[in-house]
Amino acid sequence: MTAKKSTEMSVFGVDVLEGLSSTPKHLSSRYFYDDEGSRLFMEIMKLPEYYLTKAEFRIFSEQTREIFESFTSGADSIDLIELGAGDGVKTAVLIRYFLERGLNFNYSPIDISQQANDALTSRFHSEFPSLTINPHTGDYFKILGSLKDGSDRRKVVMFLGSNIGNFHRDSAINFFRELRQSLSEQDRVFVGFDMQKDPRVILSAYDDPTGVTAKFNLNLLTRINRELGGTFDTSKFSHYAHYRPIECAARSFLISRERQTVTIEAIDRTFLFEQWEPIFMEISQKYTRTMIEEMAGDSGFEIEADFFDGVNFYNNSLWRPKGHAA
Ligand code: AVI
Repeated sequence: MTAKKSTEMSVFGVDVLEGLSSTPKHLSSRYFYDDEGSRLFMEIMKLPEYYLTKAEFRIFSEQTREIFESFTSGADSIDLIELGAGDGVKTAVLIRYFLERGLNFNYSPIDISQQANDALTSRFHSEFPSLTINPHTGDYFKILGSLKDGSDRRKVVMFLGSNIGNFHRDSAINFFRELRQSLSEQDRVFVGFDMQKDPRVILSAYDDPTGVTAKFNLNLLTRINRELGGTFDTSKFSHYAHYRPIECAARSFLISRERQTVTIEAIDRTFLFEQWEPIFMEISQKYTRTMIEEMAGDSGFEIEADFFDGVNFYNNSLWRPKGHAA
């Protein structure tokens, strides 16, 4: 392997080694988002079956004033912080309204990808010339920690897109607890949750007939080939998704179509795949209102307001630190 050996690359290698040495085998969906993976995710968001993005966009568009009022109640200026902002299409709806209302605020997107931050910043600079943007690249919590004492304005930290659904429950609680440590009592968290619904609707969002989601999953094998010197033949794996209504969880797998071995040079290992053996790729957790309330409570928050779309497919939930004097 001649490619650069960055720290990220070696962490990637270690995670792949750990995942493919486990029983059952697994890979982490956090590695889906190389350039091609990010492009495929944009395609997924446009699929008719992938209702999540459209539902969240509807909430932002139809309840903009209510969201504005809840963010600003008891605060005349805010720092709007977004974790993993993506293309910013939904956030632009809020920003436009906040500017029209003359709100004193600035916008800080935090992303692990410099490229994502650069693209978003230049887009928002031309769309909103008067907006103050403070982009930060790196680890969410290190950056939030550094922002903690930077201003006495209310921070509203947004974590949208049901990204929390890709965390297992314990990791989600740890994530919110860590977030709580970076906030003070006047701050707020605004989280996008995909709600429990007809299991068939959920399953079709993760098993689209055009196969974009399959490509999105298989792209991680291609990434391993490219960055870690792997020998995966993607035609020998197929995408399989299921939804378990009792756990409210969609899961996706890549299934080995035949008995085969795959070598990964950077970690100096060869892995055997039995015929029909699965690699667990991703969890996409769905929620009930009770689950959201419990998660908030278990991580030091309480729900201040919920913004559902018209058919209760999706909820943007606004949380405040527990015990705060309302
Ligand atoms: C980014 N994340 C919330 C998406 C989801 O719905 O779990 C990723 C995704 N996986 C398959 N389709 C979309």
